[in-house]
Amino acid sequence: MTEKPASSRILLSVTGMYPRRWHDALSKARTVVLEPDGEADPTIEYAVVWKQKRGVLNGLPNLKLIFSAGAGVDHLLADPELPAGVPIVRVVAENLTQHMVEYVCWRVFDHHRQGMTYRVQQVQKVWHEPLQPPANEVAVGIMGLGELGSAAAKALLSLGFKVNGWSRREKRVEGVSTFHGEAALTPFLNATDILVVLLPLTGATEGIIDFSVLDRLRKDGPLGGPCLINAGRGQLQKEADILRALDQGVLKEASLDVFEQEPLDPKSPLWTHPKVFVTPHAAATSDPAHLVPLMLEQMDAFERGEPLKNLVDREAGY
Ligand code: NDP
Ligand code: OXD
Repeated sequence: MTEKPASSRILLSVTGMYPRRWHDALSKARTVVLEPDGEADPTIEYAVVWKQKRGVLNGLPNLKLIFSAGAGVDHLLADPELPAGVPIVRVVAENLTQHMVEYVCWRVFDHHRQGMTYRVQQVQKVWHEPLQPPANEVAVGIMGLGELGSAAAKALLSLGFKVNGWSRREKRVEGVSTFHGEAALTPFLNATDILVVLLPLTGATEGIIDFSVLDRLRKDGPLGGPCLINAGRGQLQKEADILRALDQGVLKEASLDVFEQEPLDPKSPLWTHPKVFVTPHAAATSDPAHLVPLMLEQMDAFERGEPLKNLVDREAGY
């Protein structure tokens, strides 16, 4: 990797994701600034962003590429002043995928092996063994069969679960029963005991996890009721509907990593609900030590005129 002159600079606009660590990693190879020198700074060629300051990317005449510091790009596309026509590269990385696969398998196993029941029993000193169906009787349905969803599906298959997957376009993943599009949503849900949400947040997916979706999950499955795991985005879910579904027994349990508002309000009933497991948007955190070398490789490749990888389709919103 060649060191670049100060005339080609990276704008780093990262909030809530350890900006210092991104700065340290990027500035080993390139010149990094936290603010442009004026609105039309001609030296900025690349930007690395997470929930960037609104409008910060606008009017930079030589901006060539925008990198999202995460896999999701809803934070980036939400900027009304995002410059049109500049390609956006998102994170696809073994390290991040591995973390998500670990999170999904952990939460699936906890619901499958009745971790919530055992934790209550332990507090009450109850010695009782609930019925335990084998994994091959339990169907995990993954909404969003992309980089993360497909990797989670493969891991769950190898652990013995039945796996269903739902995507926007037709997709084949060996061993997975695949469904796509609006028309196939009901059959996908009807065949699912543990729903794993790994969708991006777009105009088409916002609020998709509502009461009606939860009510279509398999009711007479081997776990005594369906479970929800959401590690996609908080705005995919309607939290009032999740609480209603839990309280009415439509949903047995939920593991939520993402929330309509983050951080989760201390007053939210989700914090203390006995059937909800909360993590603070930590399923698969971007690690600059792993991700910056991939970004630098893409910058070098781009400068050699090679095609970019992991480009965002702005129209689809992911
Ligand atoms: P991908 O873009 O690789 O996959 C997205 C999947 O969702 C694709 O299968 C896509 O379908 C499907 N999809 C998109 N829109 C629709 C729709 N309207 N109906 C049905 N399916 C749809 O994304 P990743 O797998 O890399 O990441 C998924 C999301 O995970 C990110 O967008 C982010 O929000 C979240 N995330 C959360 C993290 C956390 O720590 N909690 C960490 C990292 C990511 P198709 O295959 O047809 O394109
Ligand atoms: C991501 C995230 O999108 O961490 O990468 O949420």
